Parts: sequence; structure tokens; C-alpha cells
Amino acid sequence: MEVCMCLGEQGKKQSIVGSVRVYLRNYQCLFFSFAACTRLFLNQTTYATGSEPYSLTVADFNGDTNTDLAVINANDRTVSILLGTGTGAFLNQTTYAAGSQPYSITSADFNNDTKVDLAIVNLGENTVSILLGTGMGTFLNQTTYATGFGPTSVIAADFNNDTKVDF
Ligand SMILES: [Ca+2]
Ligand SMILES: [Ca+2]
Ligand SMILES: [Ca+2]
Repeated sequence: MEVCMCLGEQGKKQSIVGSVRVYLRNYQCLFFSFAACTRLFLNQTTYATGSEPYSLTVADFNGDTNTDLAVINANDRTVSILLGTGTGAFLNQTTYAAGSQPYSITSADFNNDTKVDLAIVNLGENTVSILLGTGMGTFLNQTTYATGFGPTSVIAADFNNDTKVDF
């Protein structure tokens, strides 16, 4: 089973109404042949987010092996955490403060404690917010760092090969 997630109503820019839609996709096999498989979307399920959800990242924030969602809300200056149940459903959001006009988000373990953290670039104030994860699905308050002018994307990787994740 695969999960396809779409933000907002009509794409990112127009998504003033805050929601994330989850589409479950399954496979219908005809004649017992993989070559004859056709993909089908099941009915959508919509979950509330903050205002103007703009981007998301998926990871297991509470260590239960179920995939969770983190959605940044550009108009609210927040990030919504929706914990997954492992069945394709998600619990109601919990929100945390981000910076002005959060624009891109990624997840990784930045402090090497095995718990997933978040990095969010804030286009409106030229900063990146780091929210350290507790491993229980909750996050500590953001710490912000200055970036260059107009940051619009963030990725996490070990750029200097010291085994510590950078962004
Ligand atoms: Ca989880
Ligand atoms: Ca961590
Ligand atoms: Ca590194």
C-alpha cells in the first residue's frame, strides 16, 4: 500500500483553506500478472492543518514505526504534526511555532540522539528554525539561525562526511 499526500485545495499557492489530503493507493491485479496490474486511488481523507499549508515532510516522529506528517503553515507561522496510526489514518494536528512565512521543511536527526528533528526555512525573515524532537511525537521550541536573503528550500545530508547531519 502506498500513501499519496496532497496539500490544500488547488495546489500550494491557492491553498488558503488549511488541510492535507491523504490518498491511499492499492493495486488491482488482473489475470495474476504483475504486468496487468492497474493502480487505483481509494477515496481521499482530509485532515485539518493550519492556514496556507505549503510543504510537508514524512518521518516516524514517535518511534512506533508508523509514518507521521509535519506540515508547515505559511500563513500561521506554525508547523502541524499529525501522528500516523499505521492504517493510513492520522491523529489531529498538534502545532508548534515556526518563523515568518515558513516555506520548506525537512526532517533528520540533527543532534545525533536517534530522535527525528525538523528544519524549516522561513522566507519572511531569512532564518531556518530547528525543532528538536523528543522521540515521543512532540518537539521542543524552535531555535532559529540566520540564512541568506530569501531562503526557499532546505535539505538534510552529511555534507562534510563527519557522520553528523547538516542542512
Ligand atoms: Ca510514528
Ligand atoms: Ca534528534
Ligand atoms: Ca556533517
